Amino acid sequence: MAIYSFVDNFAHCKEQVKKDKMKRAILTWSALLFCSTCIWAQNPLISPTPQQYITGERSYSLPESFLFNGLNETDSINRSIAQNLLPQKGESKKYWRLTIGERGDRSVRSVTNKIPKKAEGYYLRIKDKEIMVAGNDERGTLYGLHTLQQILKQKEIPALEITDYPDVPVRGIVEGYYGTPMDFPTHLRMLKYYGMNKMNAYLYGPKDDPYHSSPNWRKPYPKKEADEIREMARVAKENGIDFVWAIHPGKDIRWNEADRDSVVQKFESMYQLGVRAFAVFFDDISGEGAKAEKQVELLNYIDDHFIHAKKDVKPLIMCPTEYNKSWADPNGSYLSTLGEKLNQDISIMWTGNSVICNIQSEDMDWINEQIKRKAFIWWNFPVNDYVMDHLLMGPVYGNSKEIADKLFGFVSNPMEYAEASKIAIYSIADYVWNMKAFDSDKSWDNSIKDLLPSNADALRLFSEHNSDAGPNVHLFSRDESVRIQPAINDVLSNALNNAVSFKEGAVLAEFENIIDAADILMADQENPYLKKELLKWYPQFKLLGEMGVEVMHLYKAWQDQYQDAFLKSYRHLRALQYLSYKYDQKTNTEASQPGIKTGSKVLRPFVDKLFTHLVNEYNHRFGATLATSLNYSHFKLESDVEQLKNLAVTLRNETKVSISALNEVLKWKENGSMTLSLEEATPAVEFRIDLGTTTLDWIKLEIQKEDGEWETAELPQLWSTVYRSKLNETKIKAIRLSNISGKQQECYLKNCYLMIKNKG
Ligand code: LOG
Repeated sequence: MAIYSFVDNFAHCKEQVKKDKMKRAILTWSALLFCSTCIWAQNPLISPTPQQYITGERSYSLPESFLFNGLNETDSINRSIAQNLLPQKGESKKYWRLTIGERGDRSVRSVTNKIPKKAEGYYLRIKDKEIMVAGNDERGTLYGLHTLQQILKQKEIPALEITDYPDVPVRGIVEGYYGTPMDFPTHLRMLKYYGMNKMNAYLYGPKDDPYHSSPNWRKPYPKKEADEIREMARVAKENGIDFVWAIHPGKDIRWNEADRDSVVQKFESMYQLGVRAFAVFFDDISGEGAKAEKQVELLNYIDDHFIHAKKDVKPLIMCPTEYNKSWADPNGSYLSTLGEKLNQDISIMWTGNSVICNIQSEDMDWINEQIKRKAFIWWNFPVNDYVMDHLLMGPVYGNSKEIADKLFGFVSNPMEYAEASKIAIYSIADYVWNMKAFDSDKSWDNSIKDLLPSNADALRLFSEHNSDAGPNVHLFSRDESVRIQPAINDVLSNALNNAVSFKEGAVLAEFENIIDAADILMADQENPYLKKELLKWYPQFKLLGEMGVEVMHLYKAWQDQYQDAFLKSYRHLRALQYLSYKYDQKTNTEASQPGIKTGSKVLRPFVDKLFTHLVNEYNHRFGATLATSLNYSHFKLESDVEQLKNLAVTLRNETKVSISALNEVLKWKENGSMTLSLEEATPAVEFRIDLGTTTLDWIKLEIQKEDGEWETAELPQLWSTVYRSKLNETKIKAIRLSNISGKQQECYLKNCYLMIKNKG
């Protein structure tokens, strides 16, 4: 994947200018030809990319006021947006006429045949001091006004004609992650952002809102939260967004009339707060709640007796329990039951071939065939609730551009860092609006400039090196550090072969730039929201830059055979490694994958490999014994249970060996086991596990002693779902858990750790 440098960008622009000059020579106002990315030096940046966009030869300086036309016919939201664009015409002569309206309105009758006959489409024309915004419907007019807002940010505006409409009918966000839900002011801020990016749906379903899920889904929200939801629904509406309130009842629902009525009553209470769109999520549950027939019965009942009865409520949305292909029952019974029996107007969500993956055209064909309708994609990006020690700030890429017609909708699940998620959200909005024209790298670059205009270079550098998810249970990976990777590889492979690389300067400069960028971002005054969210990541990023600079100094000293300089750099690098390790240990400690990792895919491994190589060479040549790694203990997790074998293991405070938690239902197969091995026999204090179930008689715990013998250990219940084995400082080499029940067990992996004795 290419990422443009400035030089590339500049060349790209010049090329475009030439092309556009030719284009303008050919196009006339009457010939409306397809030209979705007309980039002209002073052309306003419009995102999402319009479908058809033609600029004329003339450009005008901005008007000072508007003479409005058609305001009475359009709805109040559009009216107030239009009125806020510029003041009403006063004394000044520098006014333009702004006409707005919908298909059928008198004000826009002259352009009726130019308005696209597409839901939410609009036609926008700027010509001879007259602006016309004509929507196919009210939301179309709203989107036309949003586009105009972007255009008016220019000092000079070209004559232009835009014919625009979305590719995907339902576009937006599903706040469906585990972790801290966004707070109220953030919700309001984000709703405006979604709307400005022409997204039209926001599904509210944070897993850690207790009134969305168990234990409180049956109860109405307390007053404060209820007031907030009312306000969110109002602000959503004002921004052209359907606020969809989702319920997650499947963990403890009973399939009886009382619970059926509880769902309806809860929906009714949300309706009273102004909510006009609803969803029922059955993801990440097991047991009774997961039965397709029962889910269908409940959903059809709600659909018939609540959704339709209300008249002003949008069609119901559901998230199935088998929400991705890798979990779909090979006999197909769950999904085909939904496909055949669920009312046709209920839409069904789907994450793709696995929980976190890209969506291809044939994947859509497969699921649409199963569920007998167009699937509603729940795209698990940039969510990081399964890798909370990483940020996913890189470009949006990998989804097919040919799937628009196969989708009911497409929504993104963000990180709990709302402001940082805007980078991905901006591009997802661009992708779902106009797939064919979507340019991943360009959209990413624009999103960064939009988020932090003054310090975009620093944020771009940070994002480039904070894109990958790191090791994770879903095996989801993203490109990271793409631009500098060839230079990094060149330096490293030459170093390993004792040869000189011409790229050393570029690599050193990259690390120096990282230090600068970290400082700039820490001192940023432009976007306080972003700074608040990411402040804990920046010091680790700076340490990465410092380590990188120092490893290049170490390398230089080695090449120059300058022993004192080598030792000086060595000592500093060891200190930096220690500081970075400590920072990781003491920051973001509450997360289920605690710590802060930056540049973990390319840059950090480069620093470590080059360091180890150089120190080994030094030791070899001078008979020295400089340590090559920090004295961390190493742990290995092995399992024949698919969902367990790729879980990350981390050491906290030198005593707590934690296995990363799992969000989804864990299907622990019959006789399946999980073994955690230590590098050397170590005195162990205790082992704790929480599988989200109060009965753990199906688990056998064994410990491997220093002599290699395995021995069964007690695992008594401590409280509720937490079980603990006291290990009394027995020296152990490994610990093993096995399912001895003779059948598959379904549970959660909420918490699991081994406490060892600090080596001191
Ligand atoms: C959850 C979701 C979570 C996401 C990523 C769905 C439908 N459900 O594994 O709440 O944010 O994966 O971890 C999920 O994706 N479970």
